[in-house]
Amino acid sequence: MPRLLTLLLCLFMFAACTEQQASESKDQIAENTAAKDTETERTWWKEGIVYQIYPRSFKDTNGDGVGDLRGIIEKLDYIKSLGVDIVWLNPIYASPNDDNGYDISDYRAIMPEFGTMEDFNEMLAGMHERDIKLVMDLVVNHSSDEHEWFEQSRSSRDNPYRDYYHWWPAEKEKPNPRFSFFDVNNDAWMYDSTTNAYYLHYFSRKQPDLNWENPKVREEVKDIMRFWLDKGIDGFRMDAFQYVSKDTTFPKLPEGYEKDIIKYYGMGPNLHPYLKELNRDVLSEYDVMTVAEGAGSTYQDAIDLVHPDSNELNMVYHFEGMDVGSSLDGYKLTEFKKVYSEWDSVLAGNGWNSIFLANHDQPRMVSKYGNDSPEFRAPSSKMLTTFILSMRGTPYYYYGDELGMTNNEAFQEIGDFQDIAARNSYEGALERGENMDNFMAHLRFMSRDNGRTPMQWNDTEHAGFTDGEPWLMLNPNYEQINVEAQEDDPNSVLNYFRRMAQLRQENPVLVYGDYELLFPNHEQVYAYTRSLDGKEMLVMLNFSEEEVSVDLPLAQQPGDVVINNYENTRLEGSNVTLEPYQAVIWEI
Ligand code: TEU
Ligand code: CA
Repeated sequence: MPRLLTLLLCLFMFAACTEQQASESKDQIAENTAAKDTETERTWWKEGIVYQIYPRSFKDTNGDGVGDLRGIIEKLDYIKSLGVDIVWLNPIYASPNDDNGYDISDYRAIMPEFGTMEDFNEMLAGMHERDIKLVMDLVVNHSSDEHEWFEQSRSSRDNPYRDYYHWWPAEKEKPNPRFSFFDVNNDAWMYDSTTNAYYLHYFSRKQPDLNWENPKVREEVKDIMRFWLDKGIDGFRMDAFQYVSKDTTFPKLPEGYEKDIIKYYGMGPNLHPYLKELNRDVLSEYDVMTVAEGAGSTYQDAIDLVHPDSNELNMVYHFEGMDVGSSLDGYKLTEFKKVYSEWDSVLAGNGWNSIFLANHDQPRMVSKYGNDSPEFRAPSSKMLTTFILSMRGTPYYYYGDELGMTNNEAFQEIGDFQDIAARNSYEGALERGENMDNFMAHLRFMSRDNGRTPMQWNDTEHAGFTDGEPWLMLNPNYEQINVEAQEDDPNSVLNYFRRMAQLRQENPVLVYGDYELLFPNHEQVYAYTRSLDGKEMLVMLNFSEEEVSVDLPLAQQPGDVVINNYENTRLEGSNVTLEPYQAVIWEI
């Protein structure tokens, strides 16, 4: 079936097929991997729905304007009420917060702003009592420059921790350039006068890259993993893991390599051996899930990372869907469908996928992929929710999206943004003399801060998030969009999410069923079937603000409607008319 799909896609989208992923045809992949196909094993991490919480912004209980663990504890019943099974919590470890906790200074301590280890234990127990699992971020491509290891490492060239990081002695000729994501000048080599040497930082200057070629570093990582797994957590999200293995001779890279960063930075020479080592020595001893942040740069990379026989990670989390929506000019639905359909066919029988439309590095899902105008915000949020929860792959749903939270229109000037990525790229653009109006337009749309504004609990001051001054500007639309306003309304975005989550939980066909795309070249309608053990469902999603009609190419008439974000469906013979942003799932 995947090959048939491929053929169909190529017939309808010739142009798109010519720009296939580098060096490999999909047909080839399908053939190669058919042999490796193993029985699709059913497990909790395929069936579970993940709810991602950005702890800084969820709920503040002590009035300092920063969300905390006690806030999460307070809201556990709310989380449970959503019908989700797994919480992914962004980093809560000790950190000077150069990059909001992704710069860790102590991997075994809780950031004091977030609470104490007792709070953590209570939170974890509270989740487990409610049958909710906890997945934590593992951020070990880099540490904070305030981590004890780095303080030692930078202190002298012969310090025992020197080789925990990548150093380049300044008396040698300058190291070949390396691109830094967050540095103002995008220069990943930072000069440090203490030892007259440069250290490497793919992210900010305060996030030096750890040297994984040093076996001691890998032992440290394993110890950290065991520390948290022994506390009972249920898995890790592997932050920036693709970058950990590096060619430490730091050869010259071709001009413009930074535009294809995963190809040059990702999947380094020892990445697979290192992942197998973590799996063999630690992960295989626990019943936990691991999610890759990324999926390599080719389909084969992705398969190698998560194929059950690889013994590396459980699921990929590819960014191609994110990239499709990243232009201010909008996106083509055909492109979007092509991405999700190809990934489905590549991974079918070969590994497991994640399905998401937002996270803490992205704008709000409804602003990016739906329509956040007052008229269409609710239906388009529900439609996107239907998509996320009806695809094959573990759904990752970002806090606040269950309300239809939007990008923050209050963000205007650069001073309104908190994110280091926003601030430093602004400074860099200014220095390079870029058009700052364009820069700001792009930032207002794409800034990571859009997805980090405080959770909107009610319509009181600061949305019930805090009694103090929130660390990041609230979205002023909290007066209309908040949990309290939606809780008792059966038609709210929130209650639609709950219904859709329940539908997925009750129907293994939505988890494991084969996926088949209909109308691959339709620009407004995304329709597909899911089928398993004789049970079949038809998902129809209108991604546009217009009414659209299509003729269904199915042998039989759709049966019962199992979910619908409008009151009615319009079906005449094989002809279906969808309202703007309508989402319907039928049994067939
Ligand atoms: O992101 C890794 C990463 O590659 C980012 O550069 C990502 O592409 C970018 O944020 C998109 O805007 C992870 C975390 O998700 C991110 O929050 C951290 O800032 C980063 O690692 C460093 O730890
Ligand atoms: Ca607080």
